[in-house]
Amino acid sequence: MTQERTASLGALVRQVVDETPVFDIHTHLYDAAFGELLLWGIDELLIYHYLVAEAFRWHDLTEHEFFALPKAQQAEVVWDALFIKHSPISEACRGVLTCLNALGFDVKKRDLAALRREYAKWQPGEFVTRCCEVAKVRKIAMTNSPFDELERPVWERGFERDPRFVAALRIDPLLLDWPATAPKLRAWGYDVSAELNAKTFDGIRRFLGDWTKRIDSQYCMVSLPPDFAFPHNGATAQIIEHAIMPHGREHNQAFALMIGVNRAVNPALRLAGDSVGAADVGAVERLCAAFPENKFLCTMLARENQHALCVSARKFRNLHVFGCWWFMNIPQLIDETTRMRLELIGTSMTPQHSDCRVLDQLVYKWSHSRAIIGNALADKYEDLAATGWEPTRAEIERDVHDLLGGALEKFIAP
Ligand code: FIX
Ligand code: ZN
Repeated sequence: MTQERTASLGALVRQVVDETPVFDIHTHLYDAAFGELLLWGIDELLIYHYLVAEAFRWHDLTEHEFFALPKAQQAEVVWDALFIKHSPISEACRGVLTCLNALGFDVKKRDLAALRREYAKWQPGEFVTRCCEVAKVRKIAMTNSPFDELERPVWERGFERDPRFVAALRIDPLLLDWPATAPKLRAWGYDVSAELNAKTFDGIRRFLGDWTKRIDSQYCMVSLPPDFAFPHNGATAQIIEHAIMPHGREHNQAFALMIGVNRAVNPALRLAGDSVGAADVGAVERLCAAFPENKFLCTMLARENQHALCVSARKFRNLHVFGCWWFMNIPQLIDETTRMRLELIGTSMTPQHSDCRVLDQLVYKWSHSRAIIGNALADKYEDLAATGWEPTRAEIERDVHDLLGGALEKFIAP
């Protein structure tokens, strides 16, 4: 392979990664039918909890004072601390600028009022289309919680679905706080009690089945602390074993585990107050081994867990590894994690999800990640080319489609 040929192969791979539409498999975005739950615009970008945490490192307000401010003033505090008084170098800050720039707004004037005027020209519905076009996103998985007081009534009322937004059933309170959740299920007509017995598991399964059908859920999801253990006699593991697993088999629902979050290490920071801890990958392996007929999706928050988790995917075909979640979602760690995954399990994984909470963020999360995935993949195809294997354009397109959501779609299909 000549040097010229290798260079053009790399360019082709980067181009394909750049242009292939993505299925974003985990976000906190909503179909526009959910109204105010769909966040977008400059103020929401600035008060994203990633930036709020960083801004507290500079400004002098107490948590109480900051959160008592109206959203617009919170945004001004963050803007001043992270963009005006210091350069916006962190990944989350850079992300705001990538969004604004790609959406056609002038960032160099450093003029928040002018940015707000630009945004005022948009309506939410058309802005969804604009962001999906710019980010080249074909489908977005929401995070849908029946326990959310704002969200539940929208599902109960019913609405016309936007086919670009698919649902994922999120059940953290069910698994992490059964004593407080049991009365809620009872109030909604499910015959459960605080005691975890056969009748309760049956009621939980009926609850899961009803919601899976109501929202047309693609998979069932939970986030878990670093000390998650399986098998275990605590409520979390017992409900997984006796309700989530049979439910998953009955309704073809993969179980998505996001493991390693220590919630509220600084509760005053609210959403920005969660931290990370290394978890036991063995718990995931034991789940996969105990339930070979169930499908598992897994992402872990700690860098220390990434290698072992990827090795687990080599052992268990019912495990699909995905994403660089939250504190992992910085260029350096996306790069190392993606390269490691490609080398251990090829394209049978999903290197990234966006975790967007604000619609505009689709633009930066995908442009930043695509660049890294494109470079990593280009290097791998160049390694292949050096052996005399000549990857075709169609093969590259097939593989990239898999990496950007296609492999996940095959994995969760009945
Ligand atoms: O649990 C989750 O789905 C997390 O992604 C969120 O809780 C977290 O706040 C977040 O936005 C991370 O990116
Ligand atoms: Zn999330």
